[in-house]
Amino acid sequence: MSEYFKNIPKIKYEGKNSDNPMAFKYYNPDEVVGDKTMKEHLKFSVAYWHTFTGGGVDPFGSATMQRPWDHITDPMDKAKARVDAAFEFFDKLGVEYFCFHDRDIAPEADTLAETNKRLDEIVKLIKDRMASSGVKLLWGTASLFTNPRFMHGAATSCNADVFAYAAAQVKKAMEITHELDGAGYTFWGGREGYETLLNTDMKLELDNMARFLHMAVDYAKEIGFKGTFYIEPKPKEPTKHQYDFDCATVLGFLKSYGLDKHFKFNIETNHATLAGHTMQHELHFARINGMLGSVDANQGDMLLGWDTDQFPTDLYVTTLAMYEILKNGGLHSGGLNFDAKPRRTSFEPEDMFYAHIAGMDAFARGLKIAHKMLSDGKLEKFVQERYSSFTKGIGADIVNGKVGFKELEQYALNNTITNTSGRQEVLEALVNQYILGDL
Ligand code: XUL
Ligand code: CO
Repeated sequence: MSEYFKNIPKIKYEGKNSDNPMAFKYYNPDEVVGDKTMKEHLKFSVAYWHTFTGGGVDPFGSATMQRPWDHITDPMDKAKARVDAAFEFFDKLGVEYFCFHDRDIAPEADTLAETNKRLDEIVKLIKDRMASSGVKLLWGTASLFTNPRFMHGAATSCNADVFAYAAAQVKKAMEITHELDGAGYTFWGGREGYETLLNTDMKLELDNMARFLHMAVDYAKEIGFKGTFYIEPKPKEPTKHQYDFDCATVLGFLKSYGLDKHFKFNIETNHATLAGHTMQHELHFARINGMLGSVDANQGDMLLGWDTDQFPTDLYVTTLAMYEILKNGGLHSGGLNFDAKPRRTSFEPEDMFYAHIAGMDAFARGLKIAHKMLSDGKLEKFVQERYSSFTKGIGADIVNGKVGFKELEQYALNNTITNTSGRQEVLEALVNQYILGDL
């Protein structure tokens, strides 16, 4: 088997003073943090699409990425080379999980039957590599947005034939995910949204999306797929108004169609930004509703209104993300999937490694800081005290359902209000001390 990244060694942990860009400064896989090793806490995953099929195209220019398989012209030979390169990459980086869309791993052919045959051929290859390397599939998914047939959407298309085709495609994608023992299956509503209500039957589209997801739940049962189903919210792009806007919107949708018990969220940082939320908000909302499943670990740009899918390097964000994840007791069947791509100008094969190293280090450091914040308990204690009026007296009566408006009116007439400070700036400064390692 040929080696694709010849000049790149296995990436090692060299510690915080290392100036070697091809080494981890903070990610030390076997280091124990609390009750688990870093590797067990973080469960990093490589996104097949950005790392092995993405070329760096943007709306103004063509591909810039130089990849060691570029010289191969036959699409199936190229797909096979990518599998070899991918498993070499996972091994050198020390990442144990990956995620894919059906069309990332095998190119589409002229007919669905032929496309499925191509998929089977590549899946067989991947299965062998997984068995010999121990690398696992975090989740699989289907691309229901690239091919022009999905111009009006997939499960929310106005065209019933497209709904049927999408169902056939997801059926197959679920089967191969099951075949590869995937821990989950993700539904990102690629083009499930609309541009204008002037041509849209929103009620039918939403009903159809729910019908589609119910069919998926039924089929998982039928084939014995026990992995977690994730919905990945995103507010816009490619459509102006995506139905799966954010976690709160999706939870409402799932509950109104009786689907909530079958799904968890796969939450992406850049999607949170586009929805006008912090990543911590989305993770927190999911967590308190028992819906935090997996994470697409990337970051956006605060000055741009689109999905830049950058590698996560912002320590403030990784720290507060890990804070929520630790409070969730971990990600269970989920992981931290780098749904991220090196910038178009970071086009060399080395950059694939540098970018992942940067993201892994940022999450490793975030994990340690968040663990310290939680074990000290200062922030949690502050929040607890801030709401302590609900643990006694009239507050406890409100919480326990013992009083109504009449009793509360009597109380308000006979008591004066004394508020206390929220101390936001003190808490922000405290988080800075933790991030700087001074506490
Ligand atoms: C698109 C996106 C997808 C999903 C999987 O913004 O995040 O790559 O993660 O379909
Ligand atoms: Co994503």
